[in-house]
Amino acid sequence: MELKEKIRNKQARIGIIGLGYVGLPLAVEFAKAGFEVTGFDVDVAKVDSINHGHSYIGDVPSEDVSCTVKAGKLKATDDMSKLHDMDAIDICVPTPLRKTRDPDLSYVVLAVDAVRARLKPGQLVILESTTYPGTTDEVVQPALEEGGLKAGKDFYLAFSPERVDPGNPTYTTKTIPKVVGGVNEISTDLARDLYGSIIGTIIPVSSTQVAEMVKLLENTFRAVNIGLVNEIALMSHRMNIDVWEVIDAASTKPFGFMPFYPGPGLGGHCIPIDPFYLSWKARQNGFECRFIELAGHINGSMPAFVVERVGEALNSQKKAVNGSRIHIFGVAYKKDVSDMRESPALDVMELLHRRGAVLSYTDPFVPTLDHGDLSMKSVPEAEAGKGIDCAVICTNHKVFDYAAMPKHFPLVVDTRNALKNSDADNVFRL
Ligand code: SAJ
Repeated sequence: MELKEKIRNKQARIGIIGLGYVGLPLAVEFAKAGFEVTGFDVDVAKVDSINHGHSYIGDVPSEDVSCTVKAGKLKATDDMSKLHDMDAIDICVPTPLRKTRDPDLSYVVLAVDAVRARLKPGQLVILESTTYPGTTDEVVQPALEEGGLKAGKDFYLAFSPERVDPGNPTYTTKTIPKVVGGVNEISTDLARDLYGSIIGTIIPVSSTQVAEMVKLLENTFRAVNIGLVNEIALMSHRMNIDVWEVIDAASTKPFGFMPFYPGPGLGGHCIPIDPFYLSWKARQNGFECRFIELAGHINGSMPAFVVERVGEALNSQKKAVNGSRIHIFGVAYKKDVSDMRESPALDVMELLHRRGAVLSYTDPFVPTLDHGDLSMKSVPEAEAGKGIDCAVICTNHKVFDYAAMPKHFPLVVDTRNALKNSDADNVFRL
């Protein structure tokens, strides 16, 4: 039976490689829609967890996993030979940066190699991992064609950027419009049909490169605008202007403006990484991405700026960073998440530690912290305070009792305006 027909009547067997915050929600949505889904992951713990009906991703309720597993619609395996039985395969593996800030496609290459070894005529292969324009055409397609099958003719190949926003209650895998771009029209059509069976809005584009570029524009847009607002914060501090008041007032403009906020730096697994995939590829084409590099420089300078502000705050009470007891509120990369990847709070803590500060922290989402020389446990908020010289709000989790902080601590450095423009004279904002 033609793949198109199999997708239409939900007979297509779907393989998802990479069962993380992108792959698991996708696998569960396809299984809930009635497809037979096999999740592939090298991490046996993830495989076992899913086969036992347990979800390890916050946005995916365990009951969704257990009921689709019980219904025989979802199973997981680390046995890549089963890729041969799939009609459609979605690759959702990480694309980090190397230490040299070059793209690290090693996970993608491993997954593509696993697919190539089992590739058969009629299969649809889709890459979802965020990557530079050209990856699908220049890396994935040649690798898959090594066995002699031709992309777009014997099998189908497309790129579709993941837009999962972990913890976002409004926008989920089902409700976020999905961009798809194939190596040819039939590949685009099949990807559109496949995702169209679980996602309301599908946006077909003319090529895999356009689809790859769409995602990079989306996230570079954020990184550059965060860099801009951080630069505005740096200059506003020099000019003794309250940048938070400026942004709030600018936000009253009903069109043509979108607020971003200064902070301790740029964390997460997307925004600090994706723009450097784009600038790396542009450089290969002889083009220097100055906005991306400048934003990276400014965002990267924010942890040191926070430490400067801590020094100023302590100096206002004739204290030095060296030997002071400094308590950090929030170490995750953004509010109300537990993810620590690229968290700027870690850079702030490292810099303070190097300057002799005695550190402690409270983050209910991060019970223990092991990073470089820093190894400590989160202190319950109610117990934080004894003998602390300065509190620093790095991540503005909703759960904190901000109103109590200016009374509880001799000094508070607020990098997120979490104290909402408090005028207490022991509160210092970016
Ligand atoms: N940040 C600021 N100021 C801002 C916004 C963010 O300093 O105005 C910081 C955050 O604290 C964090 C980093 O930048 O450290 C990234 O924050 P983010 O809000 O961009 O959150 P992410 O990294 O979770 O980005 C994801 C992205 N989603 C996908 O890639 C699918 C992004 O496109 C979303 O727009 C974003 O979530 C979101 O809106 O939550």
